[in-house]
Amino acid sequence: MTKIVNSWNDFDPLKHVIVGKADFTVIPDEEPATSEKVPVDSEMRGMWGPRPTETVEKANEALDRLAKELENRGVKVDRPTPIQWNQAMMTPDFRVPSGQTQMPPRDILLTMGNEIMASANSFRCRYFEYLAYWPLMNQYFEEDPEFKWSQAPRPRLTDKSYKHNYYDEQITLEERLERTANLDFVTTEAEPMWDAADVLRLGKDLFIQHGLTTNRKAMEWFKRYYPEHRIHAVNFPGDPYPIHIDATFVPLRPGLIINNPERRLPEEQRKIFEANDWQIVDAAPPAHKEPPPLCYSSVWLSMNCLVLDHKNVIVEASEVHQLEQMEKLGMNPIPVDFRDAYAFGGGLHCATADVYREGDCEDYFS
Ligand code: DAV
Repeated sequence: MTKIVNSWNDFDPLKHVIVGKADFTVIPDEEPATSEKVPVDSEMRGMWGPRPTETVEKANEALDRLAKELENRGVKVDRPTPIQWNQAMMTPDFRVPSGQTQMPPRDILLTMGNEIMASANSFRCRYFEYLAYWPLMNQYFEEDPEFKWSQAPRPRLTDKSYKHNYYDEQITLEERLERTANLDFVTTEAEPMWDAADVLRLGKDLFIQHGLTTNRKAMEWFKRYYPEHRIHAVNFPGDPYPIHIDATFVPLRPGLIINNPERRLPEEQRKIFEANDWQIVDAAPPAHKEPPPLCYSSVWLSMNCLVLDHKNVIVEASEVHQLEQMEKLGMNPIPVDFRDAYAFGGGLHCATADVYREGDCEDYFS
């Protein structure tokens, strides 16, 4: 019997990882939680249905390229089992015309030591996404006697979980920013809701972004579920669409973190890093002015890199400024052509979920 699952952060030596798959990905219909994060001028407004086949194929080629690069470097790669998302889905509380994808595993799976937990996502279309990972979870469960296979309390996602007409008017960017600053998001506090990609793991400390996909009650739930950890709620008032922390605040190795210069990390949140001699460096500007077509994410996927160990980091091949900055920071950047996968839910970090990194749960902020 072997130990298969272990990971406490995003930078210790990576040995085993899950890389998502783009098959059957659907652009979901609008629902209370999703319309809010599609910019008003996006060509995705008001459209839904299966993504064009050739884009799915290209995304899968990008994901396969990443998998191959990882395998060539001795990292074991597992893949989810795709599900036909182009079908209606229902629970006793809601019905949606389709699911979404199994592309960004980072949104769904949170690895905490020997535990992998499926999250409590706020989008109804993502309610069943965890099922694509269940065959892998079952396999780890059979092979690793210490593996803790778990699932956060499933939110009901009734109408009480959302503020209705939250974005009914075409609100301006300034108003969006004001709402971020005031911690006023589309989700209510009816029940804990969180995406795993809002959780930044640094050993004993979890920095969790409060935004469109994770609420305050989730922070309270984390405090009670992980009493040995320190839970920090973070918020970036410069982000008009705060969803997921991994294009905003990205650790590269112990003591070094790159920070999105547009999203205005509050002084208050900076303190704990500076008091513990962490260096917070503004990330290099993205190489692109626009995200690719039909993409939910921002150009800041440039900083959504996958750290392999304290020296090596995979960076998207066209992100010339980010590649260059990595070298200046003493890292060895490994370019992988990955932009074709962006529209399917994110970059290199989003597209993966940790299974095994060497190392223990360290206390970086004592
Ligand atoms: O900045 O657009 C991208 C993260 C997607 N999982 C952003 C966040």
